[in-house]
This record gives sequence, structure tokens and C-alpha cells, in this order.
Amino acid sequence: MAVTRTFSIIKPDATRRNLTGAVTKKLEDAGLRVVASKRIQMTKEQAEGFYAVHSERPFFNDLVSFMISGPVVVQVLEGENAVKANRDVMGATNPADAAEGTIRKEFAESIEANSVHGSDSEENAKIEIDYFFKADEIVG
Ligand code: RTP
Ligand code: MG
Repeated sequence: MAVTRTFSIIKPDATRRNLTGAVTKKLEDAGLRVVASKRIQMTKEQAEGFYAVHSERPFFNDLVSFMISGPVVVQVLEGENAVKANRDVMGATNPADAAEGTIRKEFAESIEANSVHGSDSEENAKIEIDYFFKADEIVG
């Protein structure tokens, strides 16, 4: 299996509860390596652009408001089959459906305040990494 990269966000509900380390440990325990990381306050424009794919969904405005409600930690993760490894450890979008041992089962507050984002394909991972990071900010 190839070593690949994915993009992760530790969302405002998790940074607010001081869970940056706890979430990162889950990612690392799943075999992923943090090769870039920064804590940022997203602007409304940044969040709208990032979630543009969801702009017609009924939850879009709430989602953007939530994502700018506090700091987030954006990360690039590297590992074998990184997109799938990350999605597996994240768990289902709705914590009520998330499997035991996943980040969302353990930490998420609701379907919206669900502690983490992870890219859903390698193609989107590249786009999302480029949205937040310059090449020299990533050290593999
Ligand atoms: P993500 O993109 O954040 O990794 O999560 P995901 O793939 O599991 O979920 P997605 O369908 O892409 O939805 C993006 C984020 O929107 C919020 N959401 N709210 N109120 C709702 O019904 C609802 N549905 C989704 C969540 O924060 C979700 O992670
Ligand atoms: Mg998604």
C-alpha cells in the first residue's frame, strides 16, 4: 500500500474543550503522522470556500457559523492509505452512528459539532491541503 496524504481539521467544538492533543493522539495511534499543523481562526469567506460543495445543503449556513465560532487546527496527515485510515478513525458523521473507539464516538457533541473533518478522497485531499498550506509548511 502506498504512503499518501490527507487533510484534517480539528473543529471548534474540540479546540474549545482542549481536545487538540487527545484527537491528535487518536490520529497518531491510527498510524497517521502529522506532517503539517497550524491553529487558525477561519474567516467566513474561507469557511464558505472550503465547504462550497455543500452550499446548496440546508445545513450550510449553520456549518459555516460553527466552523468560524472558534479556532480550528488544520493538519496534513501522512500514512498508508491515509484518506481511508483517517475516515476510519473519525467514525460516522453523526456520533450516534459512530463505531466504538472512533474520534466522533468518543468526542463529538452532535452531527454538526463532530470534532473533526477529514478529506473524502485523494483528489479532494490535494485540493484541501493546497487551500490551507504552502508546500514549504509540510515536512514529511
Ligand atoms: P467532514 O466533511 O467534516 O469530514 O464530515 P463528513 O464527510 O462526515 O460529512 P459531510 O456530509 O461532508 O458534512 C460536512 C459537515 O457538515 C456538518 N453537517 N451537519 N446538520 C446536519 O444535518 C449536518 N450534516 C452534516 C458536519 O459538521 C459534517 O461533518
Ligand atoms: Mg465531508
